[in-house]
Amino acid sequence: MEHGRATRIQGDPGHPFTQGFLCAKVNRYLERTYHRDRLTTPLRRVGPKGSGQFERATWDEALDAIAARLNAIAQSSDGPQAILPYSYAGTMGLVQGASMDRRFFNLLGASQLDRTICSMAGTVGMKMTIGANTGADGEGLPQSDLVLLWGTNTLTANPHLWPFVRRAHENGARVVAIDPIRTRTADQCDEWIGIRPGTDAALALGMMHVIFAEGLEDDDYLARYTLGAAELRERAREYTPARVASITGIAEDRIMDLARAYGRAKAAFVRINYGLQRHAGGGMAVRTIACLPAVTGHWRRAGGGVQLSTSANFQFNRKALERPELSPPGRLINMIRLGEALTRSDAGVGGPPVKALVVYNSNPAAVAPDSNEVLRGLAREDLFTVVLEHFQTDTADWADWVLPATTQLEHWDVHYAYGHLYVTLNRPAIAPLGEAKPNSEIFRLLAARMGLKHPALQDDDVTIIRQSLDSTHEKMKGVTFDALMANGWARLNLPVPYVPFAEGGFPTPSGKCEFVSERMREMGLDPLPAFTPPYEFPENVPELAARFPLTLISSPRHQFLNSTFVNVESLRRNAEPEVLVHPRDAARRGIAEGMRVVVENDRGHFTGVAKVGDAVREGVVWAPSIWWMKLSPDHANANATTSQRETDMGHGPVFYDNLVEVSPAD
Ligand SMILES: Nc1nc2c(c(=O)[nH]1)N[C@H]1C(S)=C(S)[C@@H](COP(=O)(O)OP(=O)(O)OC[C@H]3O[C@@H](n4cnc5c(=O)[nH]c(N)nc54)[C@H](O)[C@@H]3O)O[C@H]1N2
Ligand SMILES: Nc1nc2c(c(=O)[nH]1)N[C@H]1C(S)=C(S)[C@@H](COP(=O)(O)OP(=O)(O)OC[C@H]3O[C@@H](n4cnc5c(=O)[nH]c(N)nc54)[C@H](O)[C@@H]3O)O[C@H]1N2
Ligand SMILES: [Mo]
Repeated sequence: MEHGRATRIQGDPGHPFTQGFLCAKVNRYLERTYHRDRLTTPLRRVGPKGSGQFERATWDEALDAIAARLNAIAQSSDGPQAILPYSYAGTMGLVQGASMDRRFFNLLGASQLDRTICSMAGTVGMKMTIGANTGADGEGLPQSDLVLLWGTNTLTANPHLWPFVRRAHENGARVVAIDPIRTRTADQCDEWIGIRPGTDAALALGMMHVIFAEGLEDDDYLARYTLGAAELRERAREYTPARVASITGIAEDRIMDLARAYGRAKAAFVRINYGLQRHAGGGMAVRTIACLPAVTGHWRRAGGGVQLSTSANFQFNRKALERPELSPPGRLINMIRLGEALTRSDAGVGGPPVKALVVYNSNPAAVAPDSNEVLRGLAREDLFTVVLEHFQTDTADWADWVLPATTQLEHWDVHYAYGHLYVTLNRPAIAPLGEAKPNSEIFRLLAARMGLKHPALQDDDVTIIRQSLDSTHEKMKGVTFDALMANGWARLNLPVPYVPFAEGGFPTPSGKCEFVSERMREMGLDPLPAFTPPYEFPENVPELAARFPLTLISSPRHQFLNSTFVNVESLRRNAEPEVLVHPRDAARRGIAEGMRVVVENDRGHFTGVAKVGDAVREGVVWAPSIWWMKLSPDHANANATTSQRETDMGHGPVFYDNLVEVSPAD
């Protein structure tokens, strides 16, 4: 700090997991915080909707106008269910993203948002199988003898795991990437398996086929700690290497080799991530892979097992934070169907139309699927839109009011994690820039203006942090406010490494790893692991595939965090949106490196610059994301082509289950 200004940002070298280094984006957090375009005052729309014309206003004017309009809607015949909050990952802190905001909307009686956009398919898949979205501890990785980086671009999306992968490698572990794209992560592995998108469950079942056929399973673990081993064995019998090869596009001998390596390993670490569940069968894919370590008994040992997330280990007092009991019964609107919710007279789910949208911690115009429908909704003259933001994003351009929010340098918060087991405290380092306010404060002020008088709407941020830690759960023992103030972080009350299922103890209804799931049968799903094809699986939709033969993956660009950081010059580096095309696919279309191309399907189109290379499997194209539309050539990004369909479990998005055609732009 110098004269109240932050001058340097760094990681904590004493942190056992992050070890003092920052990812490419957060390294630039100061540049972003002090960016000349930071919003520093409330803004009132003056031009037509979407024109991006605003004038400065005072907080009093803004709060009065918003309170009056929200109250008018709540008291109209539509009622408060016509108000929809929209938030997700801008900050995942509990204070600024899952407490005062929730209390405010609960007490108001607004529609509830089903926050599915990232992880729900896999989360439910894990729940059905091992009981919760918990898994192997990354700190055990150095002890593993085989590492599968399966549907994870670790170096980009989870770089803090990498030193642990390296140590496993130094200790002799083979490291394999399973991904349709040879990402920078796959490039660093011993091997890249370029699987066809959306076919991972078939590969996992093929591995089980070989493991059972060759007697590589752990019969003792199966007998003691699993449910339905005989049925799984029968099911796996159907997935012969030949059949799996034709589904996954992986040669038979490679499937056999992978299966044998897995079956012979003592403690294979399977890092799956959310990329592989962004397909129709995403829940089933995660569930099927999650069965593997129970088949081979790898859960017994440190370094063995599967990890999708560690988040369900964090037992914060969510009820105290969110106060769900303050909400009258109401409707639930799935955030990935925002386009539909804003353009149907019953919001797509019954009840009143959405008349007010309050957006914070999210940029739905850019990140939600099927953006053309989202934009038609945001353009509605009768929709009242309020956006709490750091910057004038694609979404903020459609607002009636934009309110300046603080960054992590400027406010309090407390964070869980999804790749490790440490709680982090976020203390303000600098005063808010300009007139920016924390989300929590904005909702407190708005509640007061609207006459919502509940004491829960008056708690300050430090009180909220204390409430979050007020948990009787064993794993939270020792994670106190004082400990966090002293050290900045605190490990959950778990051994290092944490080996959760060495002796079973799965938090499922049966207490076992459930190969057969009665809950899934009740949901109308196949109770056993199975391959569920993508909606847009070329051989199942020949007519569509004739017009749109390529599968588009729009996973994160290394330098962006979803749509955050796209406006930071040192990270965008004058780059343009890129589309990676396999040389044979490019040749067929007359596409050459550097050529401008259009990516399209029936839902929409966007433009990019072609990169031609074999770092993507034939039939797949990669458009690193998520670009701001207004910083893209034709003001559109990959979500112009994605659909609002839902995954098999958890109502999640299918961003990468998306057929397109790519052609040279005229
Ligand atoms: N730099 C950076 N880091 C991030 C983010 C970011 O935007 N930028 N976002 C954060 C967030 S919110 C999330 S959810 C995570 C996302 O990070 P991940 O959970 O790792 O998910 P993705 O990056 O979407 O996809 C990971 C890999 O899966 C591959 N993939 C796609 N479909 C399939 C498939 O069917 N099978 C297999 N085997 N692989 C497939 C993709 O090609 C990609 O390389 O990262 C977090 N970290
Ligand atoms: N095509 C495609 N679409 C995707 C994905 C993909 O891989 N491909 N990934 C999906 C995934 S995994 C996710 S998680 C979502 C993420 O989508 P979002 O949840 O929208 O996340 P971001 O794009 O990072 O946008 C967050 C916004 O919140 C703002 N923000 C940050 N901190 C604060 C704060 O404290 N207060 C306020 N008021 N605002 C703040 C930032 O300035 C930013 O504009 O996108 C999804 N969309
Ligand atoms: Mo995400």
